[in-house]
Amino acid sequence: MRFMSSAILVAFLTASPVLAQTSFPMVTHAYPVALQRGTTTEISVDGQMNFAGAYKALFEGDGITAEVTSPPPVPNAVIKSVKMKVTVAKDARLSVREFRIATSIGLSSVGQLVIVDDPVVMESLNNNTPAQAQAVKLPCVLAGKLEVVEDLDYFKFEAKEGETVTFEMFCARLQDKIHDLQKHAKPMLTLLDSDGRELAANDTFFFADPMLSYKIPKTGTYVLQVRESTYDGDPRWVYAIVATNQPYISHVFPMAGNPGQVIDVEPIGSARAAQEKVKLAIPGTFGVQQIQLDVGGKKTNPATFIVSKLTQFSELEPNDEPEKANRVTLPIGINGRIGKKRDIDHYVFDAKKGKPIRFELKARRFGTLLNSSLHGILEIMTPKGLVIASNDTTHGLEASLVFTPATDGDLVLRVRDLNSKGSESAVYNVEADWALPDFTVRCDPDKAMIGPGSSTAWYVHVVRQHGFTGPVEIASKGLPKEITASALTIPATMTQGLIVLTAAPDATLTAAKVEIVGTAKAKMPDGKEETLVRGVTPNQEIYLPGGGRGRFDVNMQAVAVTSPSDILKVEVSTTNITLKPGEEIKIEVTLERRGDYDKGVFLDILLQHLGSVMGNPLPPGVTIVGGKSKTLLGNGSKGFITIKAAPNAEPIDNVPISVLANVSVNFVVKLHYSSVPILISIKK
Ligand SMILES: [Ca+2]
Ligand SMILES: [Ca+2]
Ligand SMILES: [Ca+2]
Repeated sequence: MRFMSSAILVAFLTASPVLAQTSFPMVTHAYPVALQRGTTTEISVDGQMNFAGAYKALFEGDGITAEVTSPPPVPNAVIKSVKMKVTVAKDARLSVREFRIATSIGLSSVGQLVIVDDPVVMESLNNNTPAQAQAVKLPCVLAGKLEVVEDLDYFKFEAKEGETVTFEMFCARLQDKIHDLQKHAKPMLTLLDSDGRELAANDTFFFADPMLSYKIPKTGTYVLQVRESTYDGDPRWVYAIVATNQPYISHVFPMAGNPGQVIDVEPIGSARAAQEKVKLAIPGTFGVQQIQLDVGGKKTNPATFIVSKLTQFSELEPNDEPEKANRVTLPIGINGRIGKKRDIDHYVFDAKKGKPIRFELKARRFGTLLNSSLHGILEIMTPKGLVIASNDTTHGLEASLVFTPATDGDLVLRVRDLNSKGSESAVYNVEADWALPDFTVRCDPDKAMIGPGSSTAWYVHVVRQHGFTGPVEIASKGLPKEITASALTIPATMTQGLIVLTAAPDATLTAAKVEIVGTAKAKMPDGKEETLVRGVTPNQEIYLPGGGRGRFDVNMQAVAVTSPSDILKVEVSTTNITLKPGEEIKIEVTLERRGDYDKGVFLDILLQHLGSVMGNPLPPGVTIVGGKSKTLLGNGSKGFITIKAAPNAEPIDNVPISVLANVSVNFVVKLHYSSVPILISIKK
């Protein structure tokens, strides 16, 4: 029996490529980056580290499948590019979508693709001067790269007098979730006539991405120039330009409504020339959605719309002075627009002494579909115009505040632009609701790569809001049968906790999207208990200049079973610890390394990088005793960690922690192998 299992192990090891170190592929770009619905396209995905053994791709949402064609494996070869044939269903959701590539040794960081309706045209090799402009027919989507310094891409098209052409570029937006892209593009679009005269130009509309619309004065040939604003270039800077003579919308007003309702919205963009108001049947799913309008029998491109539970109100101008404030009744969703320079919007409401109100602006949030032109600020004022609270930065540039009125009576909400700018696309929605007990949850990191029989860990962080103080139960949905996750309830006295993910000893290669959900019971102000269920936001680690570990919200949490990893097992001397206040205990650790792996390993209980702690599952009052721990193992396999409960540590039951064996992939990135959970209790 013993002989048999060793023989199987040897066979397994020799069948997979022997690498000095396990890592994961880091996607930098996909090309072409736009895919038309209802088609199958071969694209190449490139990046850093090793894509060897790529066998599967995972996509955010439904309607996209792929066949990954990896080059035949060569021992010790490092593959930095793979091809995949991607099929997008006819009814797939139009939007930017995340994807990951699964390989035999890892699961990639997030890349992004743009799903579009019109045919995709790839840039030709030689399109660098107006004379060499590539002829294209609108509508289409131009897929190219700003690949070298001073790269200029020219496209020419025929246009008729009176029609409006629109170009929306996706480039900078596709780079925000890239794990490591030292410099980012600031792209720019310029429209020229056939004599080379500049007609229109734009370099920032959707964050750093340009959009321009132009009404054609005379039938003829026109030229679009695409470049980086500073004439910089990089082979990883891919772009997709929606180039259309069809009705186009950048936004709609109002930008929020209730599910199932049919409302009138104003198309913002060239579509409005055809129709000033359009009926919109609001989708049934809550949250930030993409909608298309039917304008003059034609479907527009997608734009952002919020499906909300709150009753909605749309501003009535003039409302520029507190005396002319629009009266609203809480709770309410307020739709407005800072329609021109120095426009200010006021709303008056009846406040109740001591009853906290949550004001949250939804307009423009980096890395999300909220892409209004407004840089908003929220202010709470007395009816006479005295500002008593304000905020402009809770979510990056997005304002949100909770205000508890000191007296009964009227108060005024003011919305304006930070720089007094305004435009028809500076639309916003303000949620003005009672601040009810609630929470948000995030998970760091966003993916798990586990060899057969091995384990890794995720750190889940909860932020309790508006008086919620209870425990939060965390559950994982969609795990493949080969992977199990340990149970976690984050106790009321803690803000984070640990999930250990373990692959079955006989697990074979697999990869899957998973969803983590937090559930809690909260007592509402009316005394009733309500069950709150909140999705967990995955945090992808991002390189920061100087080697720091940043985090960026992504949409796809994922797991994979890989070939045997560098560290097969992290064995610990105990899985159940009970400490009295003031007591300490030593946890002995033994690593089982893969036969060929002899590189440095260090132990930890915390998730930390360069001195900043990003995950700490230890109960309050419990700390690591550095002087009584051996964590730097070099190429050894034995160490220990001593933990101690403070003399005033409060009693707590069964808090899961684990010992991590960390292996550096490069200066910033570490892979974390975990022991099984160790349950810590403190008893007086
Ligand atoms: Ca180019
Ligand atoms: Ca206004
Ligand atoms: Ca106004």
